[in-house]
Amino acid sequence: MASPSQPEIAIPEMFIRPELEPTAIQSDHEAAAIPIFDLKTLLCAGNDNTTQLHELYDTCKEWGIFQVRNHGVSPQVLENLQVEMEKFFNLSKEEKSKYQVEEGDFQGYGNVKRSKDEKVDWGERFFMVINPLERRKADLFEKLPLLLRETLETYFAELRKIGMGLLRILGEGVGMEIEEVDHIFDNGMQTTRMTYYPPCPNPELVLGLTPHSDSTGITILHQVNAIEGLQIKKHGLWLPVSFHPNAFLVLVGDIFQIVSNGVYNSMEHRVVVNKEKGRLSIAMFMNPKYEAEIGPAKSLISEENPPLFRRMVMEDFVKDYFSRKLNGKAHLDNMRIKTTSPDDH
Ligand SMILES: O=C(O)CCC(=O)C(=O)O
Repeated sequence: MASPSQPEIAIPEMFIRPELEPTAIQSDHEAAAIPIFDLKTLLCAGNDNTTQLHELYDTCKEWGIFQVRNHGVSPQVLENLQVEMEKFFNLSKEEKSKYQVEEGDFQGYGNVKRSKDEKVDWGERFFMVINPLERRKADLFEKLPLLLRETLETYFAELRKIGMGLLRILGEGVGMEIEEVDHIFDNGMQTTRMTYYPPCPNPELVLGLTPHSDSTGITILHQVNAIEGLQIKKHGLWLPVSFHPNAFLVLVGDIFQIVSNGVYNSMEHRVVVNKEKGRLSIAMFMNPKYEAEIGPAKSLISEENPPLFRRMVMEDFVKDYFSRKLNGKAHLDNMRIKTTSPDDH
């Protein structure tokens, strides 16, 4: 397979997207200024943080994406992460092929094509299940360079705490009890994707990441070398996301849209690449336990608030997700309960 790390050759057909929706031009629309919150304030019980929490809930309803600063992950850990990720993606092709995703699997290095006609993204990726431990592909994780592995473990431990804290306050925001949130998400399925988006001689022809909403509870995204490229779709327009260099981006995923019975919104996003600079990111995906049932939280459902989404065990939801090609919010739409009006009969 041609690799995006050889941009001097003409761009292979498999990367070219003839119907690429353009980025909204700045004179029409500003880059999306994503609301930013102080995480310590948000998570500090007993603090008078009611105003910030309400702003957060409104942001999740309207945008489904926000930033958190003062997140407590040390600059040293983030610096080590950048160094180790750069080393990893700079390994030779042969070295990286040791981690290549195997036929029929989705974990490892490389792009997974879910259908014949699917275009290939302009990015090198490494995807892996990290929790629960017994679901980790031990032979894959243990093959990673030691320093990268150690750095990732430290980073994941920090993000797990942040993620659970956020899931709890987001649950409370729609009226769930903490126990109900924990029952779904505590020790849940967590996955990660590290991505390197190489520079591209014709960035307007390709995409670093196909448009989609995340099929997660929440996603915590760190834009490791502070290069922009993420875009969100708002009111039908693709807007570049400008971000605070010391903040993480948090995206509400389809699963939280389902659990909240449609109160929160999962944000469709994509990544564009540029001519000069390579971009590094790491996403941590926080999900329910494999055996949990996904569906609108039972405590939220009533005659006045009937369920808008079907129920499905997480394990089946994951299989279903990986059997479909990425396509905007199609996976979420597939979970919607179709209502029939009397006129249909
Ligand atoms: O690289 C990014 O900015 C976005 C990554 C992402 O959304 C993903 O890996 O699903």
